[in-house]
Amino acid sequence: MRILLIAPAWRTDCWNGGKTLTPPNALPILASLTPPDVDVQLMDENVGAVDTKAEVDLVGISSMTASAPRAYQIADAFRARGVPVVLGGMHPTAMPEEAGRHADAVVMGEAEGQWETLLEDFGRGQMKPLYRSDERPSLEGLPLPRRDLLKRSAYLLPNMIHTARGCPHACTFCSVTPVFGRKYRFRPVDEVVEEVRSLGVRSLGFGDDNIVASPARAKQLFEKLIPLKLQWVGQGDLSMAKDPELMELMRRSGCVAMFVGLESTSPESLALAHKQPNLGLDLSETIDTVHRHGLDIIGSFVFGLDADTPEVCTATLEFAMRKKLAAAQFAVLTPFPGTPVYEQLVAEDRILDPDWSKYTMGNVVFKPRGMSPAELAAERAKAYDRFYSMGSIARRMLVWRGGHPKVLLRAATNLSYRRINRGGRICSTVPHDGRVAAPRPVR
Ligand code: B12
Ligand code: SF4
Repeated sequence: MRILLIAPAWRTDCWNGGKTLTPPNALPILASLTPPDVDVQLMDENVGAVDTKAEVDLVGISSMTASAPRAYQIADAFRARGVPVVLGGMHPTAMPEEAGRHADAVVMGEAEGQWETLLEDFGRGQMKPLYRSDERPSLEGLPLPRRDLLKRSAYLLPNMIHTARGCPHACTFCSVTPVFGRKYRFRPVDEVVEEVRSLGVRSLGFGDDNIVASPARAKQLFEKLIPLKLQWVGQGDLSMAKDPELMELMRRSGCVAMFVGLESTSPESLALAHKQPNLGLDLSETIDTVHRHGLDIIGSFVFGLDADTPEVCTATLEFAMRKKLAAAQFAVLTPFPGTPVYEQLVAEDRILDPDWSKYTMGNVVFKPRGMSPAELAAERAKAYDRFYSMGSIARRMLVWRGGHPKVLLRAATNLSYRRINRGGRICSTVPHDGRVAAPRPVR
């Protein structure tokens, strides 16, 4: 049997000269869950062409919301040739009926357990149209993702490892809880360390939504990482600042920077977004504490929450510049299906654009409450223009925060964000007028 696993393109011209930031992690996982006698190929359209004429028996496509229209286009092209298609991932999980119109089977939620069953059913000629499990898979004893199938040189950060899934918070705009649940599920620390060792690399990213969610478990992990002499980046919430021992272990295990959902400086906006980890915190003081431990912060902000006005957006931008964050991203609030924000905006008839390919967090697809859509777009553009002006980059670059100065890493990150987002630029989305784009050469 031959299976082709595909990550569809979500925009055509982003990241650095044809590289994309990280690999589509779901595909190597699906490949690892596939019996060894099956021939598996993997195509990431963000870094190379997808050949819709490929001779295969089954196609599996992974889709987020922004890539859903392209996923459907590719699915339709294969199905027109009689090749059955399975759709899974964030978007099909939230919109199974829509996805089902372009697929022979839709898998809702996590693949582990369900993909194996689907393949058995397929082998017997009995694949079902929908696979859905209310039980979340255990993360113990998972096979190593088949990274050997990836074109690793095409990624800026090719080595991404997940150590846990799920999140106990339920921020109104976030797709994580609806897909992975509100309970953290951890992989055994020793299995994570083994996976890190197996990569044989010195720099990597942890893709967990909150690697410091359980400080006790995080400390165990970081202690075991120290001998590996790594440099790593991760994501986490500001609760880490309360625990000096944790921060010290992060630094010693090689943490260079943390991507943190700061979201807004407005307490009203944070409360409306149910951004639990940030409520009641002195953001400025907390950021200083993280910086004092030698860690950079890449701040993630969202503009367009119901309490946001142009003044709130400007204040948030100025805060990010004043705190000399190593980098920041300024997303436009985007109502991803399955999230409370989506339900709210649909109920209030405030969705302006139902075209999923625009759901990149760079477009205004809804009617904001505290400003016009044009003002919101302008605030985002202004934020990127000012934060990534050469003067601002220089001022944030040459900061000494203990340890090594990280100037090169900061420069690369800032120039990349600058290139992608300045000038109110929104990376072009993939055309999805029913045509399947001619394969592009691998760049
Ligand atoms: C790393 C990451 C990225 C990377 C790599 C993305 C990638 N292709 O994997 C980069 C930087 C490129 C990226 C880009 C974007 N991202 Co992103 N990203 C993440 C992050 C932090 C981890 C993704 C990951 O590796 N998860 C682990 C893997 C294993 O999970 P998974 O892909 O969902 O796969 C599991 C199941 O869904 C299922 N499954 C998935 N595909 C398939 C296919 C089949 C056939 C089957 C059977 C099962 C199956 O099985 C897998 C294993 O259980 C997530 C947050 C999160 N917790 O997931 C956000 C997240 C997925 N990203 C998000 C967003 C919004 C974006 C961007 C629009 C943002 C932007 N402007 O940069 C783009 C859009 C990209 C796209 N393809 O459309 C949102 C998605 C919301 C949505 N509904 O679409 C998330 C959830 C963040 C959030 N908190 O809201 N992202
Ligand atoms: S934004 Fe972060 S803290 Fe909030 S629900 Fe999503 S993963 Fe959890």
